Amino acid sequence: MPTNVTPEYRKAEQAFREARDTAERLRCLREMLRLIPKHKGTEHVQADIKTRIKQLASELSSPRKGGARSGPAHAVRREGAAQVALLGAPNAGKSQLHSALTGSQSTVGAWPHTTETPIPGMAPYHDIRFQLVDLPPVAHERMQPWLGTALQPADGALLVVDIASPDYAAEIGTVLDKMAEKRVTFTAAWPGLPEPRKRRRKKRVARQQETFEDLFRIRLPALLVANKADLGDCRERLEALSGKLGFPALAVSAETGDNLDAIPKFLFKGLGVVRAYTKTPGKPPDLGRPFTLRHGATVSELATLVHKDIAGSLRYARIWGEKVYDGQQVSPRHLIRDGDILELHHR
Ligand SMILES: Nc1nc2c(ncn2[C@@H]2O[C@H](COP(=O)(O)OP(=O)(O)O)[C@@H](O)[C@H]2O)c(=O)[nH]1
Ligand SMILES: [Mg+2]
Repeated sequence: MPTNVTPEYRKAEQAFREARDTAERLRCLREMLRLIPKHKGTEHVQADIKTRIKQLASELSSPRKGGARSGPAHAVRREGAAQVALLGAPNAGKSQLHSALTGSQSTVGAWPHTTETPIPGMAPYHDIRFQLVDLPPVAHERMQPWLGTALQPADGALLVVDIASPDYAAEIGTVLDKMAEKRVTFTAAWPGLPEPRKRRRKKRVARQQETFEDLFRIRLPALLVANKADLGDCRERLEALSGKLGFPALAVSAETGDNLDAIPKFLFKGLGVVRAYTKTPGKPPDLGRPFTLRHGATVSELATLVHKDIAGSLRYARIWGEKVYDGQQVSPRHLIRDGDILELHHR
């Protein structure tokens, strides 16, 4: 699109893409509408933004049934260190996997379409938890129309495939195609991992061509989970599939539990999770419940999680951890490393 937008607009758009909850997304959209150049070339984008604003505003004002909801209908409110969606063909074993990883009671069935609504559950990893959302299947003949919007709060996806099925390649192909129709695409580039080499160049070009149409796209880092590895040697199949699609891959069995530990372990690294513990002056640190952030997060961002009043008046922090001396004073811009203990000092 040949629209010359300002850097301010680009910034607002970037903030929208990164926004984590509905109120924040709404604020960003209003900012975008304010900043977008008003001329013919942007008319339909303006209309798009207005529609989104209406949607989000009505979501926020509608009475809350059964607790807080933040996000579109069918979107599960994010909890824990990250939200990860389970996607796959009918019968891939998503529900059994979900149940094995989170202890949920998600219905497992030998017949397809047993799962009809998003089912959240928490998968523990050391002292944190990932939220896994079990979802209805993706198939040619049938797919829930809301599956696209259900992915809005997700930080990543597990593409679950029954690697023992003779149709495994076609099944995962259908999942990718159907989701693309919903403007959901997947990437091998997990934020915490080095960027996949081959695709780097292509991506840069793609980024330049990014248009307004892409604004409401969802792009999720994906891990290929080859389930039912207990049914036979699947290494060759998996290598071929992972090579073709480009996603990182793990072979597991939800039935025997084999290699299931590797999934939360991958998510921790892949999402670049960083744990921070807090303490108050003169007291031992609270090692029970870390705050979770991402690689590149600063002391100031931690303060926002602790309390927004503290964030506004933060002066400095004292830090205990690797590569710092005990109790070292650091500025709000200091980058947090996994395992750091911080004492926040504010006015
Ligand atoms: N052998 C084997 N069977 C599995 C495994 N995981 C799931 N199943 C079976 O596959 C069928 C479909 O499982 P389900 O979790 O309902 O699949 P979903 O439709 O993807 O949610 C059920 O009969 C499960 O018992 C596995 O790792 N190994
Ligand atoms: Mg299911």
